[in-house]
Amino acid sequence: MDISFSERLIGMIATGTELIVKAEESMGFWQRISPPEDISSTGHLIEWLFFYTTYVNIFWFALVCFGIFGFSFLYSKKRHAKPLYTHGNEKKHLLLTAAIGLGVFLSVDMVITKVSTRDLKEVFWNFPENDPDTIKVQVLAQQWAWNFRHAGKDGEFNTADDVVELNNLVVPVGKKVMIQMTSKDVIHAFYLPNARIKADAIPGRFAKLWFDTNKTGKFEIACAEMCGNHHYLMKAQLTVLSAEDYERWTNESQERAIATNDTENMDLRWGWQWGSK
Ligand SMILES: [Cu+2]
Repeated sequence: MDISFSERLIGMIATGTELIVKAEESMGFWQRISPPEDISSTGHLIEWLFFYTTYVNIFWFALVCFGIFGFSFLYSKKRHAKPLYTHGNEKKHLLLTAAIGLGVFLSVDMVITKVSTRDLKEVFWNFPENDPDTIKVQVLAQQWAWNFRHAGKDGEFNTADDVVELNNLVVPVGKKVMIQMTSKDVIHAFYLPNARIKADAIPGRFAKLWFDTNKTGKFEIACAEMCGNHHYLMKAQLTVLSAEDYERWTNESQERAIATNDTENMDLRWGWQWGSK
């Protein structure tokens, strides 16, 4: 039976709404409007910027409201029957306007530019690539799934012992994780809400990011770029294991990989040499 485009669209909207309703039912009100739990050592930096911008903007917005409503009250017909017409181009008006403009620029734009540049330089773009303790993972995004590749015991990517997982990124707690990433088809965005980190996966290009975790458990990975009609389903899981569990998982998946990896199948050899591109 042929399904028309509009029927398919309605079906998709219904499924999407159902997913949102289900997620919301299991949460309390505050949980729903709060940011997801931060399980990284760097997430607070993003959060600081977010809340700083929000609060400073609330301050300026309140000041403007106070001005509008305050002056409307003070200069209402009852208190000032005779209106005063002004073009606001006297020196004192211009100075006041410039001072407010400069206040907004310095307190919002300059602060967030300075702080985010510092954070990028010192933290987010300070990749722990040469740290031997870092867990390296290659990521291939595609419509509509996430492929993850661990190098396996030999430390080399694209070899027979690579551990390849679909929609499940397994990492040990407390370790830094370094991601190299590209896309097979269109632009996607790898998004870890619980680590407050996100980067675009672009075909023909390699992107990188790093994060760490301080809590074991299962967390969400989402695609944060509108990448086609099943974008909303492009979801994966971040599984954070204790050191022992990770060791066990590595050994088990390693054996499975060696037994099942078909190195002749070029489709499965999407990995690349670390840092080669
Ligand atoms: Cu996507």
